[in-house]
Amino acid sequence: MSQRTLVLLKPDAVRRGLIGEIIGRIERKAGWTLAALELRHLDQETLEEHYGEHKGKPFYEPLMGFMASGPVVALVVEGERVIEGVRQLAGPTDPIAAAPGSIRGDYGTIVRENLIHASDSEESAARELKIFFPGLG
Ligand code: IDP
Repeated sequence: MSQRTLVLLKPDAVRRGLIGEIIGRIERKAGWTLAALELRHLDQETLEEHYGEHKGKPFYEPLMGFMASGPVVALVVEGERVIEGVRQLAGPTDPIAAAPGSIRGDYGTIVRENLIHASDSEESAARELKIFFPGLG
C-alpha cells in the first residue's frame, strides 16, 4: 500500500545540524522516496492550521513559538506503509520515553523540541499535505 506522509524537521533539528542525518535514515528505508523537500519559515497561519487540534492546551503557545523560531524542513515521503513507518522511526512524542534507535530517542530530551513531525494517520496525512504542498498532485 503506497502512501504519502508529511514530515517536518523542526527548528531544533535544523539548528543542531541534524537534517542530513534524519533525512538519511528516511532515505535508507527500502523503497521510500522523497516526493518534495523544502526549507521554509512557517508563518502563524500555517502553524495554526497544522496544530489547530492542540489550541487551548497548555503547550500550544510555546509550541507555536518554537515552531516559528527558525526554519523547518518540510518533506513529503512516499512509499509502502510510510505513514506508520515514519512514526516508528520518529518514536513517541517524549524523547526520553522513545527507544534508542529512533530519531527522538537518539537525539532528543525535551518534549517540545522533539526534532520531527510525521503525520499520524491517512486522514492527517491528506490534511497536512494539502496545507504544506497544495500543488502536489
Ligand atoms: P506528535 O508530534 O508525537 O504526534 P502531538 O501530541 O501531536 O505529538 O503534539 C504535537 C507536538 O506538540 C509534539 O510533537 C511536541 O512538540 C509538542 N507537545 C506535545 N505534548 C507536549 C507537552 O506535554 N509539552 C510540551 N510540548 C508538547
